[in-house]
Amino acid sequence: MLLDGKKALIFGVANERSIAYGIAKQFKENGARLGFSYASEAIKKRIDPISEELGGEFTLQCDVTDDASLEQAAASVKEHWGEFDILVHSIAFANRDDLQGRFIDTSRDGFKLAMDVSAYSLVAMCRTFEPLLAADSSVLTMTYYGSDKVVANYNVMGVAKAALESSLRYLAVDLGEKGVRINAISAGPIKTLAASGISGFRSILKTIEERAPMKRNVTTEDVGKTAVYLASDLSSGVTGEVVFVDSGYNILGM
Ligand code: NAD
Ligand code: 0WE
Repeated sequence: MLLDGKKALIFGVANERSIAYGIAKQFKENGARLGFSYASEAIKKRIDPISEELGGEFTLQCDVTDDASLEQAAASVKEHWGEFDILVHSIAFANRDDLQGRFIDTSRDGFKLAMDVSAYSLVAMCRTFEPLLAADSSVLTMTYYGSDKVVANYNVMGVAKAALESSLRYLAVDLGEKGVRINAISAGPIKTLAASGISGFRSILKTIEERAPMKRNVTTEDVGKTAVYLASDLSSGVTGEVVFVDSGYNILGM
């Protein structure tokens, strides 16, 4: 199997609809060992059964905006596993108010929050876990089309994803010295918790069905399968890259 015995630490499972869940499930099916990190105690009761279902070896709580919390997570992972092979960052957050209306109205605090949770957290995670990343390991993060093109209401998250994608390229150079690769998957829209309550999300899904080359939306399984490729030796020469899993929507012009 592609990920036989590889240890994968996964951040960002909130429930079974999470993209990180789809990734974890495909990792498991390809022979990986799993550990899960969740944001808050409120999510723990949903994570524990999911970890059990997928044969996870531990769950740990970590707020990625808190350096001390990241340090504690690294110490805990070191105890369980020592070095590991795959790190998944599937985390984003902005104030709901900042995902509607005019981008120009984004407050300084709202901008900072979105950047901290959704972009800087990848830098902090890579730095904190670097000593534990095995020589040929793979780091993955999740991005979206709105980083590069204006998508109505995506607003400050688009700016944060642009920062995330640029960070990824700089991180690829720093981590590359050690043979560690880092890539992003740019997923098409999927109805997860982070998509719930977004006004107009249904019409975004409908637009993809009508216009994308494949005339369908993507699933967390589609994303998970590309994640297996990026986490495995099949992608041994690929780093700093953004791979679209979006039914081809991004290639369209008029
Ligand atoms: P989700 O709500 O299931 O996952 C988001 C996760 O971020 C949750 O598990 C949440 O607990 C975690 N999180 C938020 N703040 C955190 C913090 N301070 N510390 C630790 N964890 C924190 O939604 P999802 O759609 O699976 O989102 C996962 C990733 O995929 C995000 O980066 C998102 O931007 C990206 N993405 C989503 C879509 C989509 O349409 N759903 C498309 C492209 C990219
Ligand atoms: O990255 C995302 C979602 C990110 C997100 C979603 C929420 C909703 C709940 C970040 N923070 C929050 N905060 C909340 O309070 N996506 C790619 C999904 C998404 O979100 C959109 C989209 C798409 C697509 C928001 C507006 C327009 C399109």
